Amino acid sequence: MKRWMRCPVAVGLAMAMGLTALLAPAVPAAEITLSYANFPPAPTFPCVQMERWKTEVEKRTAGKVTVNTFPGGTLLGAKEMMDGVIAGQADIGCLCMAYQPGRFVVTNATGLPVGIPDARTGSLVLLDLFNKYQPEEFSQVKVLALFTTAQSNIMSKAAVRSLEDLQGLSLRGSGPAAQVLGALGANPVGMPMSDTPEALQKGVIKGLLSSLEVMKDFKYAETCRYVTLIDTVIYPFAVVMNQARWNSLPADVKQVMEDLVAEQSEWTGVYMDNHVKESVDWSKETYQVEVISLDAAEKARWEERLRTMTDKWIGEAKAKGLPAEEILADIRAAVEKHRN
Ligand code: 3IO
Repeated sequence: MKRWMRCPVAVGLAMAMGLTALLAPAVPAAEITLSYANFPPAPTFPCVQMERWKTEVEKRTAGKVTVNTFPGGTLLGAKEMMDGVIAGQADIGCLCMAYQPGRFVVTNATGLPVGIPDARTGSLVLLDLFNKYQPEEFSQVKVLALFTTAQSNIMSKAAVRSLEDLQGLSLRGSGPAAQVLGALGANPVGMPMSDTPEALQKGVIKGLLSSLEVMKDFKYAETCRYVTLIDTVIYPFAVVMNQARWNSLPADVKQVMEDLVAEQSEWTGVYMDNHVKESVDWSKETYQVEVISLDAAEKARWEERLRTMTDKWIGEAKAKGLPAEEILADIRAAVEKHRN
């Protein structure tokens, strides 16, 4: 008899361990661990959708894959996302394409004033556009999801009731949304959403142009007590994976992620649309935020100012050899196809 077998505690322990091993469900230890970087803080929609994707992938691969999420720019910041994923600093990254307008010319066309009515529609339109044109700028990554925000509106410290109120006002917006601000006569200040809370606090900016769920998620309602509804452009997002990492995945895992592309994109759009409503209600109740609507005559003046923006994009896209008019026609047709 071995020495340890003379000790009843050790024998009991050994038996218990054996039993545990027998009774344990056949969950294999995670074979694949993936890192997923995101730039804004955890409670915001890009991170909510990230956690949802993680949960679904881990469940659907029955524990074969573990996804480690890094919100708040802890692994990669807003503007280094695409290059960081290409370089393999993170396996997966979530980026806002409006932060690099010249890099993502095709997909940023969804950020023009083309009448995308909500985030669900925008997400499905963006996905269709990507699938048709397969833009060159994504050739080094695997796209795992594409989605857009809801329409952008003005959030500001002082009330904006007319175009006159907007002139020279420093408001933050990026990419196409910054162009909207410029066309309207505001002073556009470009920066990622993740830098905006500090800029608002310091007074560098007097408000912002973005989707309204941020009133709650970033607590902007505390400083911005006015919302002016202009229902203008959306911001397009992509979730991308390092191509070599993707290639290394087993077929069944790839299939789970392929099946999730359209589902996750639409899920995020629907989440955003619902969350915008919650956020506006919360802002009114918690901070008595005033929501300002423009009358038809005033609205027409604003829309008139945006007419040349699309022409500018057409020139830029054509200079890059892209079929600009066809892209715009496809976007407009997809909006009609997908709108509720
Ligand atoms: C956004 C970016 C990060 C977190 C929440 C957000 N809601 C809307 C956006 C869009 C955006 O990137 C921007 O800069 O307005």
